[in-house]
Amino acid sequence: MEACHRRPGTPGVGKTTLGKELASRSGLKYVNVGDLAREGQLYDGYDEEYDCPILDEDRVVDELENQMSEGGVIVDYHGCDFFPERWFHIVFVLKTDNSVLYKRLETRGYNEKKLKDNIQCEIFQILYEEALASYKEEIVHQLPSNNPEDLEDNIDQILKWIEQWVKDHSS
Ligand code: DAT
Repeated sequence: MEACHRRPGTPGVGKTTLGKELASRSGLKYVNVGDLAREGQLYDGYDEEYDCPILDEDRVVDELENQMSEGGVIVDYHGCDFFPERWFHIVFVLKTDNSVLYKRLETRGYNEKKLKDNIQCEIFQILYEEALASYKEEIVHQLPSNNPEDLEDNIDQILKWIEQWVKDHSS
């Protein structure tokens, strides 16, 4: 299970889809940490078992610091325990039913081992617990992400939250 934390693979719950759509509708910036790491080669070694590079978390944080201090950024990643707590006003963890998730990952060409590990990761809700352990409970929200209706609902809800946040913080 430990590898779930370290592996920079994406579990396919819809983070990128939601993040990009939100950014386009809200005008906020969107950062995909996986892409950022790939572009800057922000890696620290290679995980042979999972056949993927290991994220250099410190360098990722350094790379994002200026942008995050300015604010207005949607950060897309499957883990969150290495980001400074002060960076985030709200944290969303997407949840997809296992049967739906399995089909999505199969479509991506994941092999049997990768499929099993990702599904296990989902079952144990590791990432949700990680979020709860890393941020104040009241800012961590779990959202369903099974179908296009869920996506629309999530976008609507989050846009409302952003609008309210801006109102509350403009004086
Ligand atoms: P992630 O960034 O978490 O890896 P993604 O945004 O790339 O996930 O989405 C994985 C696939 O699932 C992609 O083909 C789009 C699809 N998808 C995302 N959200 C969905 C939703 N709410 N309903 C149906 N399909 C969805």
